[in-house]
Amino acid sequence: MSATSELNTVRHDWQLSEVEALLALPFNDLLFNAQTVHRANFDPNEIQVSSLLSIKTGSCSEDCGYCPQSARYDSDLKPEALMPIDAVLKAAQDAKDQGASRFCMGAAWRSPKDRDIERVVEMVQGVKALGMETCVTLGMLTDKQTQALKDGGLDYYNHNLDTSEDYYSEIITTRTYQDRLDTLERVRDAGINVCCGGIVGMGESETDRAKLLLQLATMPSHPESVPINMLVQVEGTPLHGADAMDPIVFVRTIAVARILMPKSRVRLSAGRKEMSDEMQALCFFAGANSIFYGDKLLTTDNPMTNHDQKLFQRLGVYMGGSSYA
Ligand code: SAM
Ligand code: DTB
Ligand code: SF4
Repeated sequence: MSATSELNTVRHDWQLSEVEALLALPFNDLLFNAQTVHRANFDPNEIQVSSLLSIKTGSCSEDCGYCPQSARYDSDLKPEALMPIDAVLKAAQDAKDQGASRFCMGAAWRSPKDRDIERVVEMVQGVKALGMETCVTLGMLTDKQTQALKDGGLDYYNHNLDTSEDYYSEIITTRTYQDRLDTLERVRDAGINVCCGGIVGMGESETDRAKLLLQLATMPSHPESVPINMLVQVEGTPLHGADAMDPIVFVRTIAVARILMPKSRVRLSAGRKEMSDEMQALCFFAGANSIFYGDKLLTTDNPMTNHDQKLFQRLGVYMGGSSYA
């Protein structure tokens, strides 16, 4: 890996054997390659920050084994109806004041109703008027709903594939991998930026991680944002008590995402609260250049903003905002 053109090339024809070989490289070689690709495509000291808000919490009909918001599990979570718009805008303004450039609103729905979309569009317009990028994650969408979000000015739609197609039914039985791919295609076809990634640390194999990355990297257009979440284990969910993930394997996953999707924002997403500062620094070196910022993710804790600010200072990185290289 040397010529600049090669480092800038965005390929969509990756093979499983190549992804597996990257994951298995000696750690120093992998990190060197990932950092080289990163530098050819991004300012290595700039990190994009997004803040999350759960606009509708809990009572979800799906059975995702990792999720505290499923109505099927006893996770001690207080369900909350769709938030009023002024409360959402206040949270967005607070996030902006802390330095976030994108505001991501998440709802615990299998799929929204048309009247929900109308309210979400008002939120999107209000947040945009504050001068922030917008992202929503609402579950599966119809064509009409997708178009309404696009017409409302939505910048990004988050819809994760979570794991490999093979492992999917071990984690979720109430929808299929194809359902996810269908919504992702609608979002892409409507001209909304795609935010799509997955969760690691759910007991999946190395091949499952390789297949998830392969699925993302062989999409006709790579997702502009690729969130890599480390499972947040929540008591009461089926995945509580899963074997903890080897941090080195997590860093490898980030590095391979960076190499496969050179121009995408790779987001070091859920699970940072459980990571040391040193592990996060390694993830940034491996090519992660986006985080969720703010004391809460959707329902679980995230590092405090002042801790992140201090970490950024120690690392000499700064908060930026541009989305795609
Ligand atoms: N209900 C919608 C859906 O599932 O697409 C949107 C909200 S859902 C909570 C958004 C994403 O959060 C999921 O796709 C999953 O990747 C992530 N997530 C949920 N619980 C998590 C956990 N315990 N650890 C890590 N990521 C999690
Ligand atoms: C993503 O990939 N991770 C975020 C966001 N997209 C919506 C959600 C993480 C949720 C972690 C568990 C919780 O706080 O409920
Ligand atoms: Fe519902 Fe989304 Fe949680 Fe699955 S991940 S249970 S769809 S809120």
